Amino acid sequence: MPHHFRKDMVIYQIYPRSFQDSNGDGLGDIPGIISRLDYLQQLGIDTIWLSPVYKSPDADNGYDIADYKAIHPAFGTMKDFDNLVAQARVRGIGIVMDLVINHTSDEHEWFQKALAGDEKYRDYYIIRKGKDGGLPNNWGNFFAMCPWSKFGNSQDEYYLHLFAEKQPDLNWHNPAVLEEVKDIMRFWLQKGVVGFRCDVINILYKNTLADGKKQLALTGKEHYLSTPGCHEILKTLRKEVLDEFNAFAVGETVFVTLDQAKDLCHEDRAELDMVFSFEHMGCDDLGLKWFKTRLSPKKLMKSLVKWQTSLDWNTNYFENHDQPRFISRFADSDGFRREASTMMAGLTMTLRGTPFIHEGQEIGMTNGNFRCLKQIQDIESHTVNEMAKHLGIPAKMRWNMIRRGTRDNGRMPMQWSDEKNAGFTTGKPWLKVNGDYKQVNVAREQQDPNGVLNFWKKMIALRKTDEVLIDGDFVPVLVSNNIFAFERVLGERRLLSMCNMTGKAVKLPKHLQMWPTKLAGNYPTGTAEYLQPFEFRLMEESGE
Ligand code: ISL
Repeated sequence: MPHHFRKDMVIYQIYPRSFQDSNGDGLGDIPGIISRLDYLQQLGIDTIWLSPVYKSPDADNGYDIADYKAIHPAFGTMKDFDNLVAQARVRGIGIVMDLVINHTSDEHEWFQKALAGDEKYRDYYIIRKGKDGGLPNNWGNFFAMCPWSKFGNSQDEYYLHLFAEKQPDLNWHNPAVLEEVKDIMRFWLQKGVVGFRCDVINILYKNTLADGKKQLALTGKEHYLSTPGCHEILKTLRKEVLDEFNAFAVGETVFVTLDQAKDLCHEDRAELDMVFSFEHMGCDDLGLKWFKTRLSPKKLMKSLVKWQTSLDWNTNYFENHDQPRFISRFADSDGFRREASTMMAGLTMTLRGTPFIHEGQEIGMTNGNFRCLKQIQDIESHTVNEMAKHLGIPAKMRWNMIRRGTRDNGRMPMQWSDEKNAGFTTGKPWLKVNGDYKQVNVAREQQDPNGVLNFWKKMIALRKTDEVLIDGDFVPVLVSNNIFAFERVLGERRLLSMCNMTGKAVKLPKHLQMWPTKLAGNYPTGTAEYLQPFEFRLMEESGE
């Protein structure tokens, strides 16, 4: 089933270990996902992005791959996977795989062979001698640890890992690595997957290993962000693999600037179809995600406007498995969970670009009520805590940083019902279930016509069928401290999307009160003059 990028796609992210457990081991699995396909079909999405399901020692929950052509035994078998693809297809749903090719696991056969002295495989990785008794260079690491670890028993050789020690970076200067990856991609495409979400794809190719300019976030990154070598690789993968299958590719592009994004997904789609940018995710921090402040709606809106007006096509996402739940990031969303989540549904579905929904977002899941570091599983939270301790940051402050910023906030088990463990597992969940599951769960939402889930459903349906939402131009109308308003315009039709991004009612300027026809809104009643707390309204210029 060829399934190239289409403008009406709505993509749902599944983080397999947290979605649905079928065998009581406390970890979600593929049969669990299959059992929920009807739910996803009813939700109205047409594509699933599956976070990694490959064999992995799980140092970074599957983003450390030990075998690219095998399914993690805890998640099921290859037969289960094939069944998932087939069952999804019957429901008109395509599967997008997570392609993690900046690094492998240190337990991957390639790294093991390299350690055993095989020269061929040694050249798959980035191994260097230390300089002047120190490390090969001064680079930083995404998990705030040292990016160089001793290679095997060697006294003076190190391998590069921009993430955890168990995630050695691949050497993309070696053409054999490219050949391996082409082969891996074909393997999955032949199984019928429709494309890839490409993990940290803009950092693959390290231009040089020279020292970098000292900076707070990732010293050395100027040597590997969006390098010409990376563009070459992406062009080759598009031409020689993706095009052959008419497949789709979205890149996760850390630190990406607008110009870099334009180069990675220009209109001829010679590299990627679209990228995940990060700028809008910084609307509640001071430059580093660990140093959070109150979320600034204006900062968020400004960033959205900038990207919407500069790129032809964006990814519209507010949550994923690396991000805290968005509604918890609105400082004043307490008491407005329903309103804030439905407003985010309205926003996500009316911006121009491909909407991404992270599992649980459609029922308004919130951040975890974690009480101590022991309850947190994510490796990054632990390494950052160590680094902060090393810097002398007091325990209480460290905990505050971690509690708000931990990626586990977005990884808590899916809340299906008010049964034990929210219906996620009959066993002991790998990560604690959020304490609000009795109030916030799918079963309860399904009973509530005015609830969060039904609003997402409605907005997804609208997004998939209304040509103006699918392809209309984006025209900003108002960015204030509280109101975000923009038009979508196609031919003769004009739609106006309005969001109150705060928990206080706001008066609308006159020109926004005059639109006659309401297509959707998260308040059943209301006045034209005001937007209620977190109110979303979609208006049309004329009802004809
Ligand atoms: O999570 C982050 C900040 O919030 C990022 O630094 C994150 O590590 C970065 O966005 C890259 O993410 C991707 O690659 C990582 C993996 O841990 C993440 O889960 C994945 O989304 C390494 O493979």
